[in-house]
Amino acid sequence: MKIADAKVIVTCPGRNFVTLKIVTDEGISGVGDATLNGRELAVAAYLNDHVIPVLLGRDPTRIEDTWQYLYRGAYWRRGPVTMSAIAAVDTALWDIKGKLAGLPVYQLLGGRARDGVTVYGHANGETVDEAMAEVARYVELGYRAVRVQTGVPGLATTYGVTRERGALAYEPADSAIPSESVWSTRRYLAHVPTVFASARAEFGPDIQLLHDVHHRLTPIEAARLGRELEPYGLTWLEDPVPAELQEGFRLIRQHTTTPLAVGEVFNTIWDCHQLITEQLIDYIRTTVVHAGGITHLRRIFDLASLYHVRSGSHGATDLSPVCMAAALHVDIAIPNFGLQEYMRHTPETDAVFPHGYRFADGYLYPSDEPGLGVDIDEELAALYPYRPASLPVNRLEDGTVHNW
Ligand code: GCO
Ligand code: MG
Repeated sequence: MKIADAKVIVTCPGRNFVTLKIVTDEGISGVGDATLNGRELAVAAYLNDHVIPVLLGRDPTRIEDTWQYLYRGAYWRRGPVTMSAIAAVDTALWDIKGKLAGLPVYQLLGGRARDGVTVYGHANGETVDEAMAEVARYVELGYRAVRVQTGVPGLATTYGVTRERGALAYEPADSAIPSESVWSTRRYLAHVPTVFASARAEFGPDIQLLHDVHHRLTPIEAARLGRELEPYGLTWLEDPVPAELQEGFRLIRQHTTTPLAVGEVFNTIWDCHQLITEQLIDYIRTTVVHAGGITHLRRIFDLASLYHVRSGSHGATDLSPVCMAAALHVDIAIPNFGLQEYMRHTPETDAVFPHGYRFADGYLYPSDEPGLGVDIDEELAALYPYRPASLPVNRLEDGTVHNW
């Protein structure tokens, strides 16, 4: 069997998605997500110019060999563009292998290690009261875990807070040229503990609560926040500091027992091996599309399983339903699953990517169809042309560029 065709489909049903579709000479097709928010066309060009020409004619069943060929064969290793492109190929090949075997991909990964995949949703509000109303809505929908973000008094906008009240999905890539927001760590640190004091007082001890710092603190600031949040028993504090300096997490760890989750911007095992092997984090948030596909994600999670680190895959709306479908097959099969992020896509996006995964009682369940159980409706996709959109840039109150 040979790969007969491969094409990149860029579509914007509300936001941009890049999808790779691979077709074999026997007419079996597979799909992989290649979306890198704000840098979509860079991955599309990488696939079109450098990957598709070497895929044609290859044996689609040789997943590991193809992964190694694309990774080692590029000479220039790692990086989000390269690894998203490799991920798309890898995911599509797992989809094809599942269809060939007549089995859902999770069966090829060892079968179900749990009944359902626990997911968390995003509650947010300009004020604490608005955010609490949103938490209540997620509880009503059956969620067992909720991430809570609020506006910060004195700051005009804050990461994670959408102006569209009632929307279960939102997209921070809001303009072609990046918008700018203003940040104050001092105002933020004074406010966040009050949010979680309210959440615990209103919703009790049972609901799992999470918070995303979105890379904005230094290790000692993160240590203080983690310590102040300890009474509220968070499931995790996410991305407290940028993680290029993995050893920086030692300082946070010395001061707090609040569990830490990191990794949505990582693209290989090398970005997190120290965090994992020194047990500096509790959840690793890499996911299929940005971390080299099912093959490499499994490798990261297997390393993590040796060090008491659980998975917590990224699942924002800028990862397409193809990525979500693939993530669920991994989540249900690994021994060290922790939690899966689940931001719902818009109805337009769901229509472009018909899928068989389903939500019930706070759990997601992967499709039982052969392969991944997700596809792309190419005719519908063609109705939504690409629109340039960038993530915001963040500055301190004195104008210094900060992490967004
Ligand atoms: C999350 C993430 C996202 C990112 C987004 C960037 O935890 O869901 O932080 O909200 O900001 O994926 O494209
Ligand atoms: Mg995050």
